[in-house]
Amino acid sequence: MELPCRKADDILLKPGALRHLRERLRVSGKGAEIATVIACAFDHRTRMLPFIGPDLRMAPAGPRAIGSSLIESGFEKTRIVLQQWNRNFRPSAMKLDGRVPDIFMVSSMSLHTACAREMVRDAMRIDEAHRPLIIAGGSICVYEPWELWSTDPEAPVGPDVAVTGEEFVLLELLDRLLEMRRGDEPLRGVLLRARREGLLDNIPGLVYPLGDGPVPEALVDTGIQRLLGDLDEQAHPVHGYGILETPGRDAGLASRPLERTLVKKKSPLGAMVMTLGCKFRCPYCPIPAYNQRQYRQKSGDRIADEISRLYTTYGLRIHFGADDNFFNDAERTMDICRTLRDTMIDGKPLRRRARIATEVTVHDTLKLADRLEEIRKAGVRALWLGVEDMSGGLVKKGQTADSTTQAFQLLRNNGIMPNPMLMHHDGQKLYTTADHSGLLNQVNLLRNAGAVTLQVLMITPSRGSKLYEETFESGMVIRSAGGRDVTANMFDGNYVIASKDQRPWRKQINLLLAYLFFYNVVRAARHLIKLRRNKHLAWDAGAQFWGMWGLAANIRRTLPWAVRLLLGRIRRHCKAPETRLPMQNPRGDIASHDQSAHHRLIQKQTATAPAKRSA
Ligand code: B12
Ligand code: SF4
Repeated sequence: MELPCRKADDILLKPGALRHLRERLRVSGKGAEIATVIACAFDHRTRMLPFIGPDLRMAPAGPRAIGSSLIESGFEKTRIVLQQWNRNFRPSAMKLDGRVPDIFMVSSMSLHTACAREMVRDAMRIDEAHRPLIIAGGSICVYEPWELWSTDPEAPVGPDVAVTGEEFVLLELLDRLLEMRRGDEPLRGVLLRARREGLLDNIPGLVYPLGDGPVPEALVDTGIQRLLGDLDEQAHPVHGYGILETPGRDAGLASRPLERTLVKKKSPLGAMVMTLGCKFRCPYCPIPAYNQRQYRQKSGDRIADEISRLYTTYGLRIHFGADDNFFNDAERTMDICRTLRDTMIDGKPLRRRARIATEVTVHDTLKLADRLEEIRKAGVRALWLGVEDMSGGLVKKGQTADSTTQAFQLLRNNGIMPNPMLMHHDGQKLYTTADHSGLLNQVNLLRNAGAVTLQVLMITPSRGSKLYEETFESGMVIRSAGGRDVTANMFDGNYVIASKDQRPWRKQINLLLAYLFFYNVVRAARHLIKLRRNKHLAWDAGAQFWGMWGLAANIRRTLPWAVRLLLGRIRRHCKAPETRLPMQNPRGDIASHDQSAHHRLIQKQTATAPAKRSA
């Protein structure tokens, strides 16, 4: 079930709204004395191909965007802690500016739920008099905010409020709380008052608990956020990098953030927002609905400015676009690329100072076939293409074996490294002799077409996508195997957790074989030999060594799961997990983020529809 959309004329914020809100907060000076800490949850058990390496070397954009927004709103005492770098961080031990911060925030993907909950639990150990206001955000809150609250009164966990949207929602919340604050009243106290009096109900994008007991009586959902239409209004990312906590083993915080000169060493890759949204509607993907079918973007000038300032301030050179489909709209893409092509940084063209990588589709790459040279001149050097399954057996979005091969060759010929993202599924065999539909056949085609790295994930249900509930109801989703429960950290596509195959362990092995077929000593040696004649193959050779190293982690983590699938008893879900706490909107009706309730409603309507007709 996809997230619902706001009314067509009320999807976007008014132009300038985010900028004005930041300005108002900054001028009021109310944030100056407030200390805030934003922690990014990261479960180290998820460290595997295809993300191992970059997962620790790329400070995520979400918590940085929140940090930048706070700085530009005058909350200068702000720190960002990444569990990627600070595994032992414990909120109960944190002090900023010599005291417990006023606000503690957690940013998390669903995959890292266990770590996010543990941080919230730990922050709740701080004595009542000093306990900070706890705010949760990030994609877990967008798609399944209830996951952060416990239903066990003996072990209560839960933030004071969750933000199901972007930075505007947070700033609107803080603005409201600061307006209501009496003198030095703790912000948590202000929030509890605002919750009781229903004063948060007209801020769309929040979920908060009802009741004063250890377990909420219900969760109140204030609705779907309004989206920022013009991404140029976002706070500048240069601030977020300046408040990162220094990597280390301490439970608490260092007296100062990471030295500016060390930012590039610790986060040589930068995630950068250029566009958001995608015109396709793949049934397993929640992205178009999250974006309420909007395609949002930054201007070329703004992107150029971000790249320039990040280069001159921190020396950052490699930027990974947080795009869902950068080539989504050819004209807008070319607008951005032309500006980047013509930008000079420190007397040299931008492309000599920066490298850009991002995600696109095969279909849109072919549409831009004769513009790829220009795109390279904008600094674009690597693209990840959502190939999924070239035979179209899974989804059709303009990719066939021929078109994909053509797109890969075109990119290579234009000096852009193509990287395929494949999805393995029940309908796909490991190898086929009659056609190209087999997994290894496709990997073989792609490597011959010039793929540099490979991503193969098993199709896994994604909350907020059209197919989510159906996939569970069809009995496809595994609840446990051989006594091991499927936990949130396993929803990364590396574990086979949704398959009707009689022998699902084979699917797990298939994923490993596909990687082994792509990353292996023979290919690495071949690339090294060819490297003497063609220095452009350096990346290919490097990717082989990285891939073999990463594959060891996949084998270590997923082979035991394959054994459980082979030898153990497999239990399956018969319906999608639902919120364990009742959810409602402020008027007591169905909550926007309670997708299960929406799904049940639709099922009921479709069940009664034929009956009505026959009557
Ligand atoms: C870049 C990216 C990656 C990079 C991350 C690199 C990095 N270190 O940053 C890589 C390629 C490694 C990656 C990997 C994966 N990713 Co990814 N990725 C993205 C992508 C495309 C952009 C994320 C981003 O930077 N956005 C820009 C920032 C500014 O936005 P944001 O993170 O959404 O944050 C905003 C709000 O959420 C909110 N917010 C965020 N934190 C907080 C905190 C507080 C307190 C508050 C108030 C608000 C708030 O405000 C922010 C500013 O607007 C998103 C899709 C998308 N377009 O968002 C998917 C996405 C985050 N990935 C997703 C997934 C599932 C994965 C993988 C599991 C792979 C897979 N199977 O698809 C792996 C996990 C790897 C791991 N071990 O963690 C999902 C997460 C879904 C979920 N329910 O959690 C997303 C949302 C895509 C999707 N809808 O399916 N990913
Ligand atoms: S093309 Fe990619 S981002 Fe767009 S809907 Fe399909 S999977 Fe999602």
